[in-house]
Amino acid sequence: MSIIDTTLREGEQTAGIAFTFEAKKRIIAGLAQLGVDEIELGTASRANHDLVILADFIRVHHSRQAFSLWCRCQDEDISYAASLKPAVLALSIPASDLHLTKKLGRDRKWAAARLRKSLNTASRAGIRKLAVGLEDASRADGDFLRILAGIAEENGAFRLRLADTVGIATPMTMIRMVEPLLGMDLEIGVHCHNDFGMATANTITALEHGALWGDATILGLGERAGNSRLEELISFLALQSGKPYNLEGLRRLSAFVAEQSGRRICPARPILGSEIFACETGIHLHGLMTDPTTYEPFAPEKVGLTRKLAVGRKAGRRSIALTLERLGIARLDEICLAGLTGKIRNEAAKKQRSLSDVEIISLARPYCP
Ligand code: HCA
Ligand code: CU
Repeated sequence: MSIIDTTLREGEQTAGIAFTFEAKKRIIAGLAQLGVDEIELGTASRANHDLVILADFIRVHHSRQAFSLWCRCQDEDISYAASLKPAVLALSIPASDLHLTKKLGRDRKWAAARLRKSLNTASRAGIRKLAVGLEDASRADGDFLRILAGIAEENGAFRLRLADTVGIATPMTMIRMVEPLLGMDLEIGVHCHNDFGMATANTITALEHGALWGDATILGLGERAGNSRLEELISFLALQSGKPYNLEGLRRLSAFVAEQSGRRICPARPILGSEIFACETGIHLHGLMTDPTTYEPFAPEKVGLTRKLAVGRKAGRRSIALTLERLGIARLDEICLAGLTGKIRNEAAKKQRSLSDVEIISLARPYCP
Protein backbone atom coordinates (compact mmCIF):
# COMPACT_ATOMS: atom_id res chain seq x y z
CA MET A 1 0.00 0.00 0.00
CA SER A 2 1.51 3.26 -1.10
CA ILE A 3 0.55 6.90 -0.99
CA ILE A 4 0.85 9.48 -3.73
CA ASP A 5 0.70 13.01 -2.46
CA THR A 6 -0.86 15.36 -4.97
CA THR A 7 -0.86 18.58 -2.93
CA LEU A 8 1.29 20.26 -5.56
CA ARG A 9 -0.93 19.16 -8.46
CA GLU A 10 -4.55 18.74 -7.33
CA GLY A 11 -4.06 20.69 -4.08
CA GLU A 12 -2.86 23.69 -6.00
CA GLN A 13 -5.88 23.48 -8.29
CA THR A 14 -8.00 24.63 -5.31
CA ALA A 15 -9.68 27.96 -6.00
CA GLY A 16 -7.70 30.75 -4.39
CA ILE A 17 -4.58 28.72 -3.63
CA ALA A 18 -1.22 29.35 -5.26
CA PHE A 19 1.94 28.23 -3.47
CA THR A 20 5.08 30.26 -3.84
CA PHE A 21 8.13 28.58 -5.20
CA GLU A 22 9.74 28.53 -1.77
CA ALA A 23 6.60 27.04 -0.24
CA LYS A 24 6.63 24.27 -2.84
CA LYS A 25 10.19 23.40 -1.91
CA ARG A 26 9.29 23.24 1.77
CA ILE A 27 6.29 21.05 0.99
CA ILE A 28 8.49 18.69 -1.02
CA ALA A 29 11.02 18.51 1.80
CA GLY A 30 8.25 17.82 4.34
CA LEU A 31 6.70 15.10 2.18
CA ALA A 32 10.08 13.46 1.64
CA GLN A 33 10.64 13.46 5.40
CA LEU A 34 7.28 11.78 5.99
CA GLY A 35 8.31 9.08 3.55
CA VAL A 36 5.45 9.58 1.10
CA ASP A 37 5.91 7.01 -1.66
CA GLU A 38 5.43 9.36 -4.59
CA ILE A 39 4.93 13.09 -5.04
CA GLU A 40 2.75 14.23 -7.94
CA LEU A 41 4.62 17.41 -8.68
CA GLY A 42 2.26 19.15 -11.04
CA THR A 43 0.61 19.17 -14.44
CA ALA A 44 2.99 18.71 -17.33
CA SER A 45 2.48 21.74 -19.51
CA ARG A 46 4.88 24.33 -20.84
CA ALA A 47 2.85 26.98 -19.02
CA ASN A 48 3.99 25.34 -15.79
CA HIS A 49 7.63 26.40 -16.01
CA ASP A 50 8.25 26.02 -12.25
CA LEU A 51 8.38 22.31 -12.89
CA VAL A 52 11.86 22.35 -14.42
CA ILE A 53 13.37 23.80 -11.27
CA LEU A 54 11.23 21.72 -8.91
CA ALA A 55 12.18 18.51 -10.71
CA ASP A 56 15.86 19.44 -10.38
CA PHE A 57 15.34 20.41 -6.75
CA ILE A 58 14.00 16.94 -5.96
CA ARG A 59 16.78 15.22 -7.88
CA VAL A 60 19.50 17.20 -6.09
CA HIS A 61 18.10 17.48 -2.55
CA HIS A 62 15.80 14.46 -2.25
CA SER A 63 17.34 12.05 -4.67
CA ARG A 64 15.51 9.03 -3.25
CA GLN A 65 12.07 10.66 -3.51
CA ALA A 66 10.04 9.44 -6.51
CA PHE A 67 8.01 12.08 -8.28
CA SER A 68 5.42 11.90 -11.01
CA LEU A 69 3.73 14.33 -13.35
CA TRP A 70 0.09 14.45 -14.33
CA CYS A 71 -0.35 14.81 -18.07
CA ARG A 72 -3.16 15.07 -20.57
CA CYS A 73 -3.04 12.75 -23.58
CA GLN A 74 -1.57 15.50 -25.75
CA ASP A 75 1.66 15.14 -27.67
CA GLU A 76 3.11 18.53 -26.75
CA ASP A 77 2.50 17.94 -23.03
CA ILE A 78 3.96 14.44 -23.22
CA SER A 79 7.14 15.67 -24.86
CA TYR A 80 7.49 18.42 -22.27
CA ALA A 81 6.93 15.86 -19.50
CA ALA A 82 9.60 13.60 -20.98
CA SER A 83 12.12 16.44 -20.83
CA LEU A 84 11.56 16.62 -17.05
CA LYS A 85 12.41 12.94 -16.59
CA PRO A 86 9.87 12.07 -13.91
CA ALA A 87 10.02 8.65 -12.24
CA VAL A 88 6.42 8.16 -13.38
CA LEU A 89 4.27 9.85 -15.99
CA ALA A 90 0.55 9.71 -15.20
CA LEU A 91 -1.39 10.08 -18.45
CA SER A 92 -4.98 11.04 -17.82
CA ILE A 93 -8.03 10.41 -19.99
CA PRO A 94 -11.74 10.85 -19.25
CA ALA A 95 -13.54 7.52 -18.91
CA SER A 96 -17.21 8.44 -18.54
CA ASP A 97 -19.51 9.11 -21.48
CA LEU A 98 -20.54 12.31 -19.73
CA HIS A 99 -17.01 13.69 -19.76
CA LEU A 100 -16.20 12.39 -23.21
CA THR A 101 -19.27 13.82 -24.88
CA LYS A 102 -20.04 16.96 -22.88
CA LYS A 103 -16.51 18.09 -22.19
CA LEU A 104 -14.67 16.96 -25.28
CA GLY A 105 -17.38 16.25 -27.88
CA ARG A 106 -15.79 12.80 -28.31
CA ASP A 107 -16.73 9.18 -27.75
CA ARG A 108 -15.34 5.95 -26.30
CA LYS A 109 -13.63 5.00 -29.56
CA TRP A 110 -11.74 8.23 -29.54
CA ALA A 111 -10.68 7.79 -25.90
CA ALA A 112 -9.42 4.26 -26.54
CA ALA A 113 -7.43 5.30 -29.57
CA ARG A 114 -6.06 8.42 -27.90
CA LEU A 115 -4.91 6.51 -24.84
CA ARG A 116 -3.14 3.88 -26.96
CA LYS A 117 -1.43 6.52 -29.06
CA SER A 118 -0.34 8.60 -26.07
CA LEU A 119 1.12 5.62 -24.24
CA ASN A 120 3.17 4.81 -27.30
CA THR A 121 4.27 8.42 -27.71
CA ALA A 122 5.36 8.51 -24.08
CA SER A 123 7.27 5.22 -24.36
CA ARG A 124 9.02 6.45 -27.48
CA ALA A 125 9.91 9.65 -25.64
CA GLY A 126 11.86 7.46 -23.22
CA ILE A 127 9.51 7.47 -20.22
CA ARG A 128 9.96 4.11 -18.53
CA LYS A 129 7.20 4.10 -15.93
CA LEU A 130 3.79 4.95 -17.29
CA ALA A 131 0.60 5.26 -15.30
CA VAL A 132 -2.90 5.86 -16.62
CA GLY A 133 -5.46 7.97 -14.81
CA LEU A 134 -9.13 7.46 -15.64
CA GLU A 135 -11.03 10.63 -14.93
CA ASP A 136 -14.63 10.25 -13.73
CA ALA A 137 -14.14 6.49 -13.51
CA SER A 138 -16.82 6.22 -10.82
CA ARG A 139 -19.46 7.33 -13.35
CA ALA A 140 -18.05 5.36 -16.25
CA ASP A 141 -19.37 2.11 -17.68
CA GLY A 142 -17.63 -0.88 -16.05
CA ASP A 143 -17.04 -2.64 -19.38
CA PHE A 144 -15.41 0.44 -20.80
CA LEU A 145 -13.14 0.71 -17.73
CA ARG A 146 -11.96 -2.82 -18.50
CA ILE A 147 -11.30 -1.92 -22.12
CA LEU A 148 -9.23 1.10 -21.11
CA ALA A 149 -7.42 -1.01 -18.51
CA GLY A 150 -6.61 -3.56 -21.22
CA ILE A 151 -5.18 -0.81 -23.42
CA ALA A 152 -3.09 0.47 -20.51
CA GLU A 153 -1.79 -3.02 -19.80
CA GLU A 154 -0.97 -3.85 -23.41
CA ASN A 155 0.79 -0.58 -24.01
CA GLY A 156 3.23 -0.67 -21.15
CA ALA A 157 1.49 1.09 -18.25
CA PHE A 158 2.29 -0.36 -14.83
CA ARG A 159 -0.48 1.42 -12.92
CA LEU A 160 -4.10 2.37 -13.45
CA ARG A 161 -5.67 5.08 -11.33
CA LEU A 162 -9.41 5.24 -10.90
CA ALA A 163 -10.69 8.72 -10.09
CA ASP A 164 -13.90 9.41 -8.22
CA THR A 165 -13.80 12.86 -9.75
CA VAL A 166 -16.98 14.24 -8.20
CA GLY A 167 -16.74 12.38 -4.90
CA ILE A 168 -19.89 10.29 -5.17
CA ALA A 169 -18.41 6.88 -4.42
CA THR A 170 -19.00 4.99 -1.20
CA PRO A 171 -16.77 2.27 0.24
CA MET A 172 -19.10 -0.28 -1.36
CA THR A 173 -19.02 1.27 -4.82
CA MET A 174 -15.24 1.60 -4.56
CA ILE A 175 -15.01 -2.16 -4.05
CA ARG A 176 -17.29 -2.72 -7.04
CA MET A 177 -15.09 -0.48 -9.18
CA VAL A 178 -11.71 -1.88 -8.07
CA GLU A 179 -12.34 -5.62 -7.83
CA PRO A 180 -13.13 -6.36 -11.52
CA LEU A 181 -9.81 -4.78 -12.47
CA LEU A 182 -7.65 -6.89 -10.20
CA GLY A 183 -5.64 -9.77 -11.60
CA MET A 184 -4.42 -7.85 -14.63
CA ASP A 185 -0.80 -6.92 -15.05
CA LEU A 186 -1.56 -3.49 -13.58
CA GLU A 187 -1.27 -1.98 -10.15
CA ILE A 188 -4.50 -0.24 -9.19
CA GLY A 189 -4.56 3.22 -7.67
CA VAL A 190 -7.47 5.39 -6.54
CA HIS A 191 -8.03 9.11 -6.38
CA CYS A 192 -10.96 10.04 -4.17
CA HIS A 193 -12.79 13.31 -3.72
CA ASN A 194 -14.49 14.33 -0.51
CA ASP A 195 -17.82 15.79 -1.67
CA PHE A 196 -19.77 13.63 0.80
CA GLY A 197 -16.98 13.33 3.36
CA MET A 198 -16.01 9.81 2.33
CA ALA A 199 -12.68 10.33 0.58
CA THR A 200 -10.45 8.84 3.26
CA ALA A 201 -12.80 5.91 3.92
CA ASN A 202 -13.08 5.25 0.19
CA THR A 203 -9.33 5.26 -0.26
CA ILE A 204 -8.70 2.97 2.70
CA THR A 205 -11.46 0.62 1.50
CA ALA A 206 -9.87 0.43 -1.94
CA LEU A 207 -6.49 -0.31 -0.35
CA GLU A 208 -8.09 -3.05 1.72
CA HIS A 209 -9.58 -4.55 -1.43
CA GLY A 210 -6.59 -4.86 -3.67
CA ALA A 211 -5.64 -1.34 -4.71
CA LEU A 212 -1.98 -0.61 -4.10
CA TRP A 213 -1.95 3.16 -4.43
CA GLY A 214 -4.03 5.89 -2.83
CA ASP A 215 -3.89 9.60 -3.59
CA ALA A 216 -4.03 12.28 -0.93
CA THR A 217 -3.37 15.96 -0.37
CA ILE A 218 -2.25 17.78 2.76
CA LEU A 219 -5.39 19.07 4.57
CA GLY A 220 -7.38 17.46 1.76
CA LEU A 221 -6.85 20.46 -0.51
CA GLY A 222 -8.31 20.07 -3.98
CA GLU A 223 -11.27 20.88 -6.16
CA ARG A 224 -14.53 21.64 -4.26
CA ALA A 225 -14.51 19.70 -0.97
CA GLY A 226 -11.07 18.40 -1.80
CA ASN A 227 -9.42 15.01 -1.73
CA SER A 228 -8.47 12.36 0.78
CA ARG A 229 -6.47 13.95 3.55
CA LEU A 230 -2.82 12.96 3.66
CA GLU A 231 -2.72 13.37 7.44
CA GLU A 232 -5.55 10.87 7.85
CA LEU A 233 -4.34 8.32 5.33
CA ILE A 234 -0.74 8.34 6.35
CA SER A 235 -1.51 8.22 10.07
CA PHE A 236 -4.01 5.41 9.63
CA LEU A 237 -1.54 3.37 7.62
CA ALA A 238 1.30 4.10 10.04
CA LEU A 239 -0.60 3.62 13.29
CA GLN A 240 -3.09 0.90 12.34
CA SER A 241 -1.20 -1.01 9.65
CA GLY A 242 2.40 -0.48 10.69
CA LYS A 243 3.55 1.24 7.50
CA PRO A 244 6.86 2.96 8.24
CA TYR A 245 5.84 6.56 7.60
CA ASN A 246 7.59 9.08 9.78
CA LEU A 247 4.79 11.07 11.40
CA GLU A 248 7.13 13.36 13.28
CA GLY A 249 7.00 16.27 10.85
CA LEU A 250 3.30 15.86 9.93
CA ARG A 251 1.97 18.52 12.30
CA ARG A 252 4.58 21.08 11.24
CA LEU A 253 4.03 20.43 7.54
CA SER A 254 0.24 20.61 7.88
CA ALA A 255 0.47 23.87 9.84
CA PHE A 256 2.73 25.29 7.17
CA VAL A 257 0.30 24.36 4.39
CA ALA A 258 -2.61 25.75 6.43
CA GLU A 259 -0.79 29.04 6.77
CA GLN A 260 0.18 29.15 3.09
CA SER A 261 -3.35 28.34 1.96
CA GLY A 262 -5.24 30.45 4.49
CA ARG A 263 -6.99 27.39 5.95
CA ARG A 264 -7.76 26.91 9.61
CA ILE A 265 -7.24 23.61 11.38
CA CYS A 266 -10.34 23.01 13.54
CA PRO A 267 -9.71 21.93 17.14
CA ALA A 268 -11.45 18.60 16.60
CA ARG A 269 -9.92 17.86 13.18
CA PRO A 270 -8.73 14.21 13.08
CA ILE A 271 -4.98 13.81 13.71
CA LEU A 272 -4.25 17.55 13.59
CA GLY A 273 -6.76 19.29 15.88
CA SER A 274 -5.37 20.72 19.12
CA GLU A 275 -8.23 19.32 21.25
CA ILE A 276 -8.52 15.75 20.05
CA PHE A 277 -6.91 14.38 23.19
CA ALA A 278 -8.77 16.60 25.65
CA CYS A 279 -11.23 14.83 27.96
CA GLU A 280 -13.66 15.92 30.68
CA THR A 281 -16.15 13.07 30.98
CA GLY A 282 -15.97 11.15 34.26
CA ILE A 283 -16.15 7.64 32.86
CA HIS A 284 -13.57 8.43 30.18
CA LEU A 285 -11.28 10.22 32.61
CA HIS A 286 -11.31 7.24 34.92
CA GLY A 287 -10.43 4.95 32.01
CA LEU A 288 -7.70 7.24 30.72
CA MET A 289 -6.17 7.64 34.15
CA THR A 290 -6.14 3.89 34.69
CA ASP A 291 -4.97 2.92 31.20
CA PRO A 292 -5.01 5.42 28.30
CA THR A 293 -5.62 2.72 25.71
CA THR A 294 -9.18 2.37 27.07
CA TYR A 295 -10.27 5.56 25.31
CA GLU A 296 -7.47 6.47 22.90
CA PRO A 297 -6.75 4.87 19.53
CA PHE A 298 -3.05 5.78 19.85
CA ALA A 299 -0.83 7.78 22.15
CA PRO A 300 -1.16 11.55 21.59
CA GLU A 301 2.63 11.87 21.35
CA LYS A 302 2.56 9.88 18.10
CA VAL A 303 1.02 12.90 16.41
CA GLY A 304 2.81 15.55 18.41
CA LEU A 305 0.05 16.21 20.98
CA THR A 306 -0.33 15.74 24.72
CA ARG A 307 -3.29 14.43 26.65
CA LYS A 308 -5.41 17.08 28.38
CA LEU A 309 -7.41 15.63 31.23
CA ALA A 310 -9.71 18.26 32.63
CA VAL A 311 -11.73 18.01 35.83
CA GLY A 312 -14.98 19.89 35.43
CA ARG A 313 -18.76 19.61 35.40
CA LYS A 314 -18.73 16.06 34.08
CA ALA A 315 -16.17 14.70 36.53
CA GLY A 316 -16.94 11.53 38.47
CA ARG A 317 -15.80 10.19 41.83
CA ARG A 318 -13.27 7.73 40.43
CA SER A 319 -11.55 10.31 38.25
CA ILE A 320 -11.48 12.81 41.11
CA ALA A 321 -9.94 10.19 43.42
CA LEU A 322 -7.20 9.59 40.86
CA THR A 323 -6.68 13.34 40.45
CA LEU A 324 -6.27 13.74 44.22
CA GLU A 325 -3.74 10.92 44.16
CA ARG A 326 -1.81 12.70 41.40
CA LEU A 327 -1.89 15.92 43.45
CA GLY A 328 -0.51 14.08 46.49
CA ILE A 329 -3.68 14.51 48.56
CA ALA A 330 -4.47 11.76 51.06
CA ARG A 331 -7.25 9.33 50.11
CA LEU A 332 -10.77 10.45 51.12
CA ASP A 333 -13.49 8.15 52.35
CA GLU A 334 -16.48 7.61 50.02
CA ILE A 335 -18.71 10.17 51.75
CA CYS A 336 -16.11 12.94 51.54
CA LEU A 337 -15.32 11.99 47.97
CA ALA A 338 -18.98 12.26 47.00
CA GLY A 339 -19.21 15.64 48.75
CA LEU A 340 -16.11 16.94 47.00
CA THR A 341 -17.33 15.66 43.64
CA GLY A 342 -20.53 17.68 44.04
CA LYS A 343 -18.53 20.79 44.98
CA ILE A 344 -16.19 20.43 42.00
CA ARG A 345 -19.09 19.96 39.58
CA ASN A 346 -20.96 22.98 40.91
CA GLU A 347 -17.91 25.18 40.87
CA ALA A 348 -17.06 24.16 37.29
CA ALA A 349 -20.68 24.74 36.19
CA LYS A 350 -20.62 28.19 37.77
CA LYS A 351 -17.34 29.08 36.10
CA GLN A 352 -18.37 27.37 32.83
CA ARG A 353 -14.95 25.75 32.52
CA SER A 354 -12.84 23.01 33.98
CA LEU A 355 -10.91 23.62 37.20
CA SER A 356 -7.19 24.07 37.69
CA ASP A 357 -5.13 21.95 40.08
CA VAL A 358 -4.94 24.88 42.50
CA GLU A 359 -8.73 25.24 42.51
CA ILE A 360 -9.18 21.50 43.08
CA ILE A 361 -6.71 21.55 45.98
CA SER A 362 -8.50 24.43 47.64
CA LEU A 363 -11.93 22.76 47.29
CA ALA A 364 -10.48 19.52 48.67
CA ARG A 365 -8.89 21.11 51.75
CA PRO A 366 -12.00 21.12 54.00
CA TYR A 367 -12.47 17.37 53.36
CA CYS A 368 -8.89 16.41 54.19
CA PRO A 369 -8.39 14.65 57.50
C1 HCA B 1 -9.08 16.61 -12.30
C2 HCA B 1 -8.47 15.25 -12.62
C3 HCA B 1 -8.39 14.34 -11.45
C4 HCA B 1 -7.43 13.15 -11.63
C5 HCA B 1 -7.73 12.14 -12.62
C6 HCA B 1 -6.57 11.20 -12.84
C7 HCA B 1 -9.80 13.84 -11.10
O1 HCA B 1 -10.27 16.69 -12.03
O2 HCA B 1 -8.35 17.58 -12.29
O3 HCA B 1 -6.37 10.28 -12.05
O4 HCA B 1 -5.85 11.41 -13.79
O5 HCA B 1 -10.23 14.05 -9.96
O6 HCA B 1 -10.45 13.31 -11.97
O7 HCA B 1 -7.86 15.03 -10.34
CU1 CU C 1 -9.04 15.09 -8.59
